[in-house]
Amino acid sequence: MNTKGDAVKKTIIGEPLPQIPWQDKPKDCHDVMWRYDKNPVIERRVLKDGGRIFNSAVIPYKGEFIGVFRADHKNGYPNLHLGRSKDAIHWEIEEKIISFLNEDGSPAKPILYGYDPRLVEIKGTYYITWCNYFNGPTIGIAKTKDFKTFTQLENAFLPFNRNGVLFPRKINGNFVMLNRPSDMGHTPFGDIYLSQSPDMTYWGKHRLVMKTSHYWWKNTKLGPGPIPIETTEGWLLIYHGVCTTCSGFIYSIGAALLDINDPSKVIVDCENYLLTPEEPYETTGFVPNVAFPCATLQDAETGRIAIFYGAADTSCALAFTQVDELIDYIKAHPNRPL
Ligand code: BMA
Repeated sequence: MNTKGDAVKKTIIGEPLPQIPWQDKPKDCHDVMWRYDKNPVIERRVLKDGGRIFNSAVIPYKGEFIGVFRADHKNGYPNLHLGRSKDAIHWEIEEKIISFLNEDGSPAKPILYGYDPRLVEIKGTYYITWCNYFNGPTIGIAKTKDFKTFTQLENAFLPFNRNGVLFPRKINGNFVMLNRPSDMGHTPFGDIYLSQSPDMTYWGKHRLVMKTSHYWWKNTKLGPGPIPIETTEGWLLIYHGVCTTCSGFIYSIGAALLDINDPSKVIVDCENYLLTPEEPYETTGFVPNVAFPCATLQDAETGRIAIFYGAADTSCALAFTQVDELIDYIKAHPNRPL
């Protein structure tokens, strides 16, 4: 029920999250996704040894929130830090880098770098996926039940790969991960693939999900963003789309719906971006013109969705949308062939 007592459509299949951070859409906003008016929520120089915190993942945990944050250190390498928050806006981020155990319980060798983490709960176990050094970038995986002990699993893929994004439940008996094969550098290409695993170790049954298209804002590369949201209309995938300009890449936020039983099938992909760098904290920073979504929080009761995105490789920002409005918008603006 909403505040007027009307029945509310339950489009998100999941839990209520009454403590979701939220602001109503401003009256003069004509967009389907709108920004938190106090962005950025995490500024640079929060950690003593970390210049910038961005492209990070958050999740509800025991009535509050927990997150895995990317912090780029003074030695230039990014790494992963744990953070806690009561409201998902004010964060306490630990100075120390997350350390991992091997599967046999012995301490794992510290990772050289870790960036762009995603965080998901699958049946009471929390999995972190991130871009991990393995003679180049690939997808690292770790699991925890208590956010005190973290066990590092095998890397999912051979290099080079980025943006490993797990689905929040098994599909047809397998864990499923979206990913984006890449190169050693800044990757001037990139389509979204899906890979499956019975055990989080052996990955296969690879499928191509989405390719770049003629739309200028996403004609260079695409990458999966937050954990897909299960809805009655399919998996809601929020992603980043990239174009190349005379002065570099521009990262915008887009969305699509994937088939619920076979998410390698795109039901509809939105031709328009939902958010593109416009505010000073998005257009100016270490890498200008980047909006890079890595996490959402959602309330199945109201359909509210809060999107966490990295801004200009410098800070963390927050935006909002409402699931029914977003899905209607995606359906009303499908990709069209050339
Ligand atoms: C990508 C990743 C992201 C980064 C983006 C823009 O290749 O490395 O971490 O936000 O570039 O620099």
